[in-house]
Amino acid sequence: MPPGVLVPSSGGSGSGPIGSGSNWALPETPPIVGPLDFSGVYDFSIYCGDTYTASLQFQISGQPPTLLRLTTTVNDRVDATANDSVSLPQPSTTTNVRSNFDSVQLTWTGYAVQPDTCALTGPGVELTGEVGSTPITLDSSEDQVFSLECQGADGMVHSVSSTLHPVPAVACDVNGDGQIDRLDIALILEALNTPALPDGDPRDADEDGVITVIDARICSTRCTRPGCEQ
Ligand SMILES: [Ca+2]
Ligand SMILES: [Ca+2]
Repeated sequence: MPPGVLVPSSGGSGSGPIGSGSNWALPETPPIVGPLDFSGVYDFSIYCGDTYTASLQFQISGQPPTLLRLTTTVNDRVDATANDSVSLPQPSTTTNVRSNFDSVQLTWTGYAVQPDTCALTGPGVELTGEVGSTPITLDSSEDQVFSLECQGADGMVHSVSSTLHPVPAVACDVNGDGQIDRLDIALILEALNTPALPDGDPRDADEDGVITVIDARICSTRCTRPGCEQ
């Protein structure tokens, strides 16, 4: 059995594979498996290299719980996830984004919800569907709240929300992690001789409108870690 693949046990009542995981490196969060749409007994296997193996078995019975998930991705990196379910209430998250530089994507999923009841709303956004994804462009320095609301299979209205909190970009901190290090320098070098984005591109340290090797030199003198290590 490949690692992280969730299948019904031989004697269970599940009907075929219901999800799959993949290899992941600790301490990263393991992949999410599911949703568990079928009642039955399931086996899950995990191994670390060829040395350690483990398995667990669990039973799903009755109606799967309603679960809403609204994920904020900033520059292709998951920055915040808001969940709503019976067992894991997490109604709202807040994400700092640099309004003129970060690329923001909202992705949502509703499990065990009633058809045609899900809506994602927010400034300039009105979308429907149980699953979806949309890019968000910030056109204001004010906080912007996006909410996902669905009628659950349990008959209750569920909702989650995420707040995008615009923050100014810091010159040279290109990836926005609060540090200036070799990762930022590498991102500047990747963009050499391209125009800077308007209003505070952190790669354009000398603010001349073009990303050049001079910006890389300036930023390398501003490294916040010894030797500019990451
Ligand atoms: Ca950085
Ligand atoms: Ca420049």
